[in-house]
Amino acid sequence: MTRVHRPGEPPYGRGGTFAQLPLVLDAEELAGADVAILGAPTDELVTNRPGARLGPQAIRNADYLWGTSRPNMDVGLDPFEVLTVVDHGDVEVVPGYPELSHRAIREAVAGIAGAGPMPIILGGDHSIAHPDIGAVAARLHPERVGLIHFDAHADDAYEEPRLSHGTPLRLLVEEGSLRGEHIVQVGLRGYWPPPSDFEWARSQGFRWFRMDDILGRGIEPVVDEVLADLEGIQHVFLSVDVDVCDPAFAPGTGTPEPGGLQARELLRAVRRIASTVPLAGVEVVEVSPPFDPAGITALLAHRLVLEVLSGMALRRSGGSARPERP
Ligand SMILES: [Mn+2]
Repeated sequence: MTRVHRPGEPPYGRGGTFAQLPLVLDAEELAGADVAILGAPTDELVTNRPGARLGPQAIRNADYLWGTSRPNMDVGLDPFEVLTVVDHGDVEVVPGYPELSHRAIREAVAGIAGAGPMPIILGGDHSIAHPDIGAVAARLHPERVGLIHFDAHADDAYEEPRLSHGTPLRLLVEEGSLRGEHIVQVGLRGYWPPPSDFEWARSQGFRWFRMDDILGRGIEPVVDEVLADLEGIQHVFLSVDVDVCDPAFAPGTGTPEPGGLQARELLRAVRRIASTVPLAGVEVVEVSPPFDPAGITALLAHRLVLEVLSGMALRRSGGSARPERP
């Protein structure tokens, strides 16, 4: 375990670890940690605007606090006092060779899961879901893994070539890493994928909530249903594509789609999920800093990770959400 920050070093000074947490690059030294944060800086498989390879470091840098103290005022806990969290650095991706990058991501996530901690992967484009969820599912096989997928896009398309940020769910189901009936998607909208892909998803047992459903019913009842749908599943992977949020809250992304969630809705939803279900892995993907005026998308992704950790800490402590109200 290596500290790469002096205790009083300001967060804005230079690139560093997530929340100035210790850096642990050797997977064998991850034993005993609860969570390992891993960057996957690759974006060759986007279909529109690139830049997500710069996401991991932008997310780490979207912080203005010194040291590792992060008391969450909504849950009444500091996740870093409850959980041992480390930064595992970035995957050694190979620019220009997405297959090699995916192999490296799969091995890195397998290394984390094998050592014990839960991986939180910072993307990177959403194609990384194939190797990172695949690695977690392989580790847990034959136990069932559920997936909660926040995204504007279903990412389960049949396309040639098969590797893309629009296909990972299709690949994961086809190879048997996930079963369609254990997948719940939230926030879908817009004009892609085509009806044939939704028909396939329906045939596999996928469930999904379009933004239109959420606008009619509110996000809280929808999260209730997501949690009910996955009741009894002992391992849940949480995949958050920041484009599930409206471009007003997440402009810095490759394929923005108007009409999405508000930042506050997504932050609360992921905290609630993390405080309720047993998480096996998390990814926050598609932050593209070159398209991120004012850095607000990286800021959102950073806080999504903190809300996941706060929810996990709450669950570990046996508590329920307890907003302070003097
Ligand atoms: Mn996506």
